[in-house]
Amino acid sequence: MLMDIRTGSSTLSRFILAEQRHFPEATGDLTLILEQIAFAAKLIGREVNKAGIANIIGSVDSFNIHGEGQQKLDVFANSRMIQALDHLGLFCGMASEEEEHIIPIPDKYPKGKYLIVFDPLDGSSNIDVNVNIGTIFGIYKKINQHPGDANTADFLQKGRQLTCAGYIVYGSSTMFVYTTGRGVNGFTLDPTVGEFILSHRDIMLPDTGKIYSVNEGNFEKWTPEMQKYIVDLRSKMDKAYTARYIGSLVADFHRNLLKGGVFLYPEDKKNPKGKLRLLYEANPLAFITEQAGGRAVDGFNEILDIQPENIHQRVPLIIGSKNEVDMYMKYVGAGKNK
Ligand code: P6P
Repeated sequence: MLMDIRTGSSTLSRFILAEQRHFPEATGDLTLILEQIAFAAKLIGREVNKAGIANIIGSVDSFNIHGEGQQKLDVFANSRMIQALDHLGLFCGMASEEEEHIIPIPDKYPKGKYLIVFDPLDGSSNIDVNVNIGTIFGIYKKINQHPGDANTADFLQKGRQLTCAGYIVYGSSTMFVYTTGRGVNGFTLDPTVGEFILSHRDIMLPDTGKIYSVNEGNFEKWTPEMQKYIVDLRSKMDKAYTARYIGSLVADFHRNLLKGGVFLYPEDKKNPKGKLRLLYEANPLAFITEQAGGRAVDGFNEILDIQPENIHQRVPLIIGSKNEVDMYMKYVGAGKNK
């Protein structure tokens, strides 16, 4: 029991150090990594907050691997995450949504046992309309502690192998939410002192929620089972579900994590494998969700049990309160068994 940790006054650093005492074998490496990610988040949050003024809205004339126009802030966030971590001597490789290939650690820096996958700025198409966006990350240890650089197999570990997962949401406030497998905790940035302060201790997802988050503009492209799930959800008079969809994964996920509910981005005729990425979107959020008592599936498998095949693969994602995800599996998972 972290007796000396108090919501509202404990900084992220103090909390991580207190947590570290529960792991006798801990070396402080993860503490340093999380503090560096938090530092990068402060820099990214500062640029996000002044984007409208500093004329860094809009896109650069470059495209990421997915053919999506890169926003200036995408590129900025990507470089800040890399620069915050690559010199620590704790990583042997990185993978980012913004980079086609695995990012090696420069030879001038020592290599470590960790590798990180991240989406440096998810939802960036929302930047110029001032909608909340976020950074998502997941940290693994390399397999069998082989020497040198991480290899592809290290990056294609199942989500259940994650050592740590988290996200930062840049909104009315900047929040840092993470788990190392001992529950989920949230920290809110106090900009007057530049510290993340513990604000949401031991976040638990309600078993059932009243919110469903999905882009209903895709209704005609969904499978019949998905269409029936949403129609039935809407008509459940005993529950009176409400629809909330921001179109920014971290923002939709964060609201549902705190209030309960289900987020869905299933496969459809336009995205037959779903739209969201397994490695650096679905897996970290699924790890957090299971730690908070929820469930995350692709309609057939638990997200964390999916064997990745490439670092940018897409996956259908249904994630949130257990009751609503279980219900989805009855509608759709069973359908796939037919
Ligand atoms: P749609 C943002 O572009 C994003 O990658 C996620 O943040 C978000 O959940 C999803 O796409 C929204 O996609 O097709 O509903 O606009």
